Amino acid sequence: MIALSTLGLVVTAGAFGACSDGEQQPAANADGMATAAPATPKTPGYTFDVVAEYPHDTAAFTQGLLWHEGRLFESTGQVGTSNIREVTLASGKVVRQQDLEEPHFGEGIVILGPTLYQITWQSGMAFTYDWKTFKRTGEFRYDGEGWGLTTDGTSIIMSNGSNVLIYRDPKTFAATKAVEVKDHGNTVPQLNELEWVKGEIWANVWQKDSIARIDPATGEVTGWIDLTGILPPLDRTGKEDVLNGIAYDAATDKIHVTGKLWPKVYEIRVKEK
Ligand SMILES: [Ca+2]
Repeated sequence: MIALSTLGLVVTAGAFGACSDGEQQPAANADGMATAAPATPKTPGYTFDVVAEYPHDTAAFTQGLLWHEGRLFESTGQVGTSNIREVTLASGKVVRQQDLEEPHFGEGIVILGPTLYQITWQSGMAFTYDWKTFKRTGEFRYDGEGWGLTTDGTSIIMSNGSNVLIYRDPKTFAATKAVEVKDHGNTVPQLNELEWVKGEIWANVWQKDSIARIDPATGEVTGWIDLTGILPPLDRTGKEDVLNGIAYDAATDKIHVTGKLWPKVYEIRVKEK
């Protein structure tokens, strides 16, 4: 955890730290012979089993996915096709939907209390809805880009394409703290869709089939879940169809993942590599 006011300095320091890694020289032993550099501590790796798969709307440019009270919610992006929707897992059918007007490009969603929050990519605006009716209830402004959302049950937690997660007051959307995400000193940029999973923040990284498991207290990556191969190559349509949805249902202890324009939602079981 770092104070928001020091964010610029800390991010700068992180960038220099990353550079210095490349300057390390192999150590020499007593005979002056070069020896291998000390092993870098390795972040634990995880892989997955697909437990089940379900249809997913291939027109859905997925930006957020979550379970709430036994119902599956999804948000989609692109100007003109952005919306929030409740989806039936088994059929992939949209139960109800609320469109987001142009020129906004919808991004992540989260539900906290009676409110569903939806952020936008570059409008600097968050919209709120009654999650039960999808009726618009308000809006907030914020600085910078909006990518993903989740919650620890108290604060809203937001990604913005950097390696910094911003905590926000659900009543005002004001930033209350920032957590810089690092893996053994290396910054982890382009954190995207988020999910709070049993005290950890899970974040998929844009354009990668991998999910970082993040300790919210320190920002340290405690594990990497490698989802390489989850979407078969034949189902790939281009570079836009990236992993971008993680939903954890605490009631059933199930994890579902999907991606932009993917034909499937997958229930996965995470296991050690
Ligand atoms: Ca999520």
